[in-house]
Amino acid sequence: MTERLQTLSGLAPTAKLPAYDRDQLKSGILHLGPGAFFRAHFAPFTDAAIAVSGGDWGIEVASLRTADVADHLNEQNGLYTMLIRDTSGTVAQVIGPILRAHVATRDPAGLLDRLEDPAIRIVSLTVTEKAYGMDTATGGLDLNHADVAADLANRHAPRGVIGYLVDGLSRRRAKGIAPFTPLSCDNLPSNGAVLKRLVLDFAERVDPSLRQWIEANVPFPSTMVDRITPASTEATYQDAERLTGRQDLAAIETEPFTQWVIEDHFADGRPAWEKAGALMVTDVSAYEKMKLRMLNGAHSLLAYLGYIGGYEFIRDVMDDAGLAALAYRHMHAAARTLDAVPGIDLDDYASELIARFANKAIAHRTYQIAMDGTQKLPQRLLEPATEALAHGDKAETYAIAVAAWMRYAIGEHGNGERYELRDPRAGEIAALIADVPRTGLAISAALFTLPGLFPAALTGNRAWTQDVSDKLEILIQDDRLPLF
Ligand code: CS2
Repeated sequence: MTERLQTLSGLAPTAKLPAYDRDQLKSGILHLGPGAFFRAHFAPFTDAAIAVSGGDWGIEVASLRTADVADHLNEQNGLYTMLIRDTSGTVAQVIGPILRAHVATRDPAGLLDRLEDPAIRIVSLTVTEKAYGMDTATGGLDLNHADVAADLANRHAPRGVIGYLVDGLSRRRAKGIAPFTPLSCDNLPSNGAVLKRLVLDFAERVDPSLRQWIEANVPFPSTMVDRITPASTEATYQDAERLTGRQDLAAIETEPFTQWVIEDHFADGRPAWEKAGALMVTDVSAYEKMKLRMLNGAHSLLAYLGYIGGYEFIRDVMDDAGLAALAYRHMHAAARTLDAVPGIDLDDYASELIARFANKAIAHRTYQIAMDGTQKLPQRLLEPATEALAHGDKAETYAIAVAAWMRYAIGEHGNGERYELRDPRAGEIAALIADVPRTGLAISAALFTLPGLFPAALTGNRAWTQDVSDKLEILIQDDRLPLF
């Protein structure tokens, strides 16, 4: 049996190794949510920054839910392999800055102690949209969110992201320790501002003076993050083993492209991420909108159409010339809702996205992207659609995307086979459409009433809702994907 990846010695020469002395590295960052995306983006950027500029920016990670990744990382002394896949081949790079992993559900007090350690100067997050507990209609705290409700009732024994951050900051304040910088790396527009609002809302409810202290002392930089990262599969683990000579249960795979734009506003320093290629700016919003609307919006469009049309991976959808052309059309429609983005030509950006989606070496499941639609639609599709309509655009590709989501939300393939929606609001969706006839008109009318999801400017636009209903009717009749 092959040895496990645990040290950097004796690895196959095909593996690229961290270019610094890991034994000297001390913790500076606590990261919540060590999923594949974090391991393909934040951790490699930090690895490269430490290699160039040093600094005590080792990362401790904490899983708030499942233990597997944390356990595998601890078994491997924090080491794991990142595979970068392209049609020219696969490169293996061992990533070094993770020092320890915690599992919050196993030892919540231990995680609170880490949040209080003055060495931890940044608490970063990749926890997915649904973990924030945001009410999409108001942008404030969703008091019905399970973690938010539990943490408000029991604020010193948190289980959710906002509860942990607020309790950590509160402990620091009580002990006179400088605050850490919370750093959101999730696909939300103005993710730092969103996080700030939720943290302040929560703090206000538990202790208004804590709210004031946070407001006065804690920066919440926003970031735009980008790297396509399919979930790991057997092929990931096998290739990691082949290229490093070690078994690696925390291996991940990703594309060559990577981008990070960060607002340079930190309470107590940061790694030299700019040396690793990150762009440090004063305002990230133009980049975020571009990425959410052009990349993620088109991704969701392709994921829903592709999944219901029987395509397993985005690269397969891109092989369908009609769907690839539709994606391109949608990217251009999304671009028309954007202000100029410094240093970026939006036509070139769209062409680059098309090439990234088509990368034959990346097996990115349509079903993976289809997940959590209710959490993704607003920023990716519904906000730009609202703006497009207000500017006299017909927002047709948005209507196709929303119809495709609605077709997906029925939870049943054309042959009657059912699938799980994998959406925190799946129960509400199922209840809304349970007794509704399977017509475009009836299903769209029912789903338009899902509380808080669709802005009134969209549901009040008769021509647009009719367009959604017509397109949904076509998709219900025939999921072989007629060319729109
Ligand atoms: C995807 C994103 O799963 C999804 O919803 O659209 O994860 C996408 O791959 C990344 O944002 C790319 O940076």
